[in-house]
Amino acid sequence: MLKMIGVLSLVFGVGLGCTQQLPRGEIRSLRTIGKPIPNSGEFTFDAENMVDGNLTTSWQTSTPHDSGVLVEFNNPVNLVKLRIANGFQFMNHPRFGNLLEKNSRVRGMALAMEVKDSDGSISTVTKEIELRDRTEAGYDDVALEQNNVLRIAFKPLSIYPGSKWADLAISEVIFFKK
Ligand SMILES: [Ca+2]
Repeated sequence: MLKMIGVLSLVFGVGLGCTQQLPRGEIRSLRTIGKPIPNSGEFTFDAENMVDGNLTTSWQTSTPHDSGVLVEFNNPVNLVKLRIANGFQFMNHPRFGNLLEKNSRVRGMALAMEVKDSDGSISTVTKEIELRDRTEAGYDDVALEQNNVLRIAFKPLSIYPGSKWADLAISEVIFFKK
């Protein structure tokens, strides 16, 4: 029965040009732009933490106005939207407590998408987004509707400051494609 549902959803998904989550395997690389934060005890802050499906790991930077993340795809992707878990959504750390509130969250962010045009040339499309602040864990959707994206860079423009640490965090970014 499950198999049949899977086949049907595949058929309808393709038929309707349905949006689907980009598999991790279609991301070639992620890296921090600017100065990375060294690991600290149990915590790591690599860009890979943004796509590991775990809200209690995050990418972080100590220099939000001079830093970011560059994501490169294996092939051009028709991006429909992003789903962002803003801040460090480790809500009840046994030692440090509410890390969402204590670390900074993204307010404004610039997106720069490298796009492969139909004639094979490469151009850059930029977009600025603003995220609401969060007091609870969860995701915010950002519409993109940009085809043939080879790479996308995230560069914070402004923050909601953390109550204890200035470090800016993003727990997860999920890419949706059509
Ligand atoms: Ca994560």
